[in-house]
Amino acid sequence: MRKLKIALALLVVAIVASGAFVFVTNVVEAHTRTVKIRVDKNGFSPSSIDVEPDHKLNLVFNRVGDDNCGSVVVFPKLKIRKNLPVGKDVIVSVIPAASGQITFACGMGMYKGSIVVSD
Ligand SMILES: [Cu+2]
Repeated sequence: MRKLKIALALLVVAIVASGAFVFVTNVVEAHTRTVKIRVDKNGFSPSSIDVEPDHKLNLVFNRVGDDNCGSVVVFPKLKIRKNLPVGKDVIVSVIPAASGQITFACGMGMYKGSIVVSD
């Protein structure tokens, strides 16, 4: 019995040491995309982001100056509205379930962007 316990303990150590758990983390990260979006007087760049259904997408908005009208980003379909303070990263995370487009815009609808969801 004692030998079995030692064997089990060694097995656990071996699994941890071999990095088998890293695999799990990699799978999660492989299904997450993070895209930085610059907001300036030309609007959003990039303004179109491709993603597969059921994949998490982190959009990191950064408004570079206040000489533009991007003080707010709005996702009408998702009922998300976030202020974009100059120079601060503002993250909007979405996990689109179905193919299609999720649009976003500045508060007045002058700057436009879209998440394009397809397999
Ligand atoms: Cu605007």
